[in-house]
Amino acid sequence: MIGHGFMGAAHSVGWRQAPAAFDLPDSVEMAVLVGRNAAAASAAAAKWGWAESATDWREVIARDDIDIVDIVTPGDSHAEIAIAALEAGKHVLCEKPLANSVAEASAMDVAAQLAAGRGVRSMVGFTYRRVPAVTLLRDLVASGAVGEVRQVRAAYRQDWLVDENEPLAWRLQKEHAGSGALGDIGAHIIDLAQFVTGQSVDSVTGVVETLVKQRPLPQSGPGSSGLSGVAGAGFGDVTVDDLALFTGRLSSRALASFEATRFATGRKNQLTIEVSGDRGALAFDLEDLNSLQLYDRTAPDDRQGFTRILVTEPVHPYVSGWWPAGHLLGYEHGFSHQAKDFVEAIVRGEDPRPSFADGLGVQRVLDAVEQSSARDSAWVSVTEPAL
Ligand code: SOE
Repeated sequence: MIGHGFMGAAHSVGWRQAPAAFDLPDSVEMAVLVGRNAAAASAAAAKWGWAESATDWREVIARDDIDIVDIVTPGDSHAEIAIAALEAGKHVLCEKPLANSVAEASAMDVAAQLAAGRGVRSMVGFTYRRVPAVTLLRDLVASGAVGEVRQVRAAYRQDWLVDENEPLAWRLQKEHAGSGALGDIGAHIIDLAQFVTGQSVDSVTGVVETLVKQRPLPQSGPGSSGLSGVAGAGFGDVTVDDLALFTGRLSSRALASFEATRFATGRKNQLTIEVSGDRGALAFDLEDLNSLQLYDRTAPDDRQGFTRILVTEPVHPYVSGWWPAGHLLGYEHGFSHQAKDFVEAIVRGEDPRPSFADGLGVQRVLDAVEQSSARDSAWVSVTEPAL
C-alpha cells in the first residue's frame, strides 16, 4: 500500500478484516506500507498491521513477492504510480478520484486495458458502492422496483471548511488534489448515480465556487489526511472549489441533481441519494447506512409511504460475512467488501468494477462541470473535448 493517511487507515482495516469475514479464494498478506517519511511509515505500518515499511515505491513495485499495489496517496501521484505498477505486472487498486485530470485518467485507462490483456486487473476505490444498502439499492433499481427512473437527487455534504481559519491542507491545493469538493466528494455521488441507475451522466450544467480564497498555511506542511491541521504563519491561496452544485442529464434523459459541499454547516459527512421512478422510489442516507427507504406506488392506498428496509439480513449483499441477522455494520466495512471483491476478481480472472474506465467516466463529468461553471453554467456534453 502506498500512502498512509486517512484512506490508508481505512484500506488497511479493509485488507485486514476481509480474509477473516469472507472465504477468499487466496490468502492476503499485508506486506509493505510505503510512505515518504521513514519514521511515519514505520509507525503507520506497525499500527495498521503491515509486515514492513519502505520509502521508495519504485523499489517496492519491482519486488517479486508483491502482487497487488493499493494506492492511497493524494491524486497528484495516482497516474505515475498506477501506470508503473500495471506495467510491472501488479494488480492495482487506486483510491478515488482516479486522477487529477482527464488526461491522466485517460493514460491510466489505456495502461489498465493493456494490462488486462496480460491478466493484470485494476479497480478504482469508489467504496460506497459496497455499502450493503447501496448495493441493494442498485439491485432493486435493476429489478424494476422503482420502474423507469425519472429523477436522481444526490448530495454529499461536509462542513470542515466553515471555519475560515482552517489551514490550507493539500485537499485545498489544485496541484495536489485536482479539484475541491467537486473531485473529492462530488466524484462519489457521480459514481453512485451512474452505478445505481446503470446510466451515464451525458451532459451537465453547474457552478463551482471558492468561498474562502485564502487560508492560513499549515504549521508543518500539509497534514497527511488533508482534512485538518494547525495554522502556522502566513496565508496561501485556495486553488480549488469549496462547493459545487450541478445538474446532469442521464442517458435515458432523466435528470440528476448533485450537491458537493464542504460548507454545509452541521453536516459532517452526509451522503444521500434518492432515485425516483414511475413505480416507486428508493432513498439512502449514509448517516443511517444500515437501512434503505422504499416507496412503492403500487401498494394499497392505505399503505402508501416510504418503508424502512433494515439491510442487516444474511440475504442482503455482503452481510452474511459478518454478524447474525439484525447486527449493524459501519463505515469501515465497505473497505473489506472492496478488498474481497478485488481479490475474487483477480483469482477468477475477471475485470472488477468500478474499472479505470469507470473512473475516467467520472473524471470526464468532473471536467465538464468545471467547463460549465467557466461558461456561465452552459450545458456541456460530457464527451466534449476539454477547452
Ligand atoms: C474527505 O472529504 C473524505 O475523506 C473523502 O476523501 C472520502 O472519499 C470520503 O469517504 C470521506 O471524506
